Amino acid sequence: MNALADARLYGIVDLGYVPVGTASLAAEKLLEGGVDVLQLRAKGAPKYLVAGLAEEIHALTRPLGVPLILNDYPELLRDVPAEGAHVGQDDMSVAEARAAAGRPVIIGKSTHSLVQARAAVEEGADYIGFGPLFATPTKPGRPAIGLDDIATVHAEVSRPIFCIGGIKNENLTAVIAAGAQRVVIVSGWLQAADVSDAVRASRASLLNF
Ligand code: TZP
Ligand code: MG
Repeated sequence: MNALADARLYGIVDLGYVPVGTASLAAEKLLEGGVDVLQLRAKGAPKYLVAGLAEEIHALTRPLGVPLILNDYPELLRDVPAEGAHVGQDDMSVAEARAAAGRPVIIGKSTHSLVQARAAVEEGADYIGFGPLFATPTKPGRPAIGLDDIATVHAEVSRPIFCIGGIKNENLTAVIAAGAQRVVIVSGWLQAADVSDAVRASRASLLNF
């Protein structure tokens, strides 16, 4: 399968929610629930720690064919067996990230508006994140963009679009009704009583809409 084009659910092992010691367990639960892409987000962590965790988690994602994406640190892709890196608006460009990786990898980019979404495609991003749809403590200080532009971004942008930000199973139907085809859910899954069940419920909503 084309891992990105066919992907619907994008999970993140975010060290803001998951203690380092249980990062692999969180990855296992997200994968068991059926995420199609997995990101390791370790804001401000030392590179050796990110590299070590990525190696551990990649041992879980690889047999499933699930791409592992590093948040930032594309240069680690020279040594670490992950499939890509994700950059934000304030990070290096897509081209710089590709150069830092030094081998063919997936590069994704965060976008917060239609203008940024179009620009990210021009820049050569393999996929984009689009949001935050709702205000979220996972990305403090970043204003919500709402649901109004979801249909337009899907009409205009010819790369996989992952809607993100404050999405929970409770509001997922509204997000899908607005045109979302793929979602990233961080706290809504990681803080669920049963992480795998929460992921499965999201898939059911997306597929049954
Ligand atoms: N980028 C835009 S919103 C966001 C990121 C990383 C956080 C999404 O996390 P949550 O907990 O699903 O709102
Ligand atoms: Mg970043």
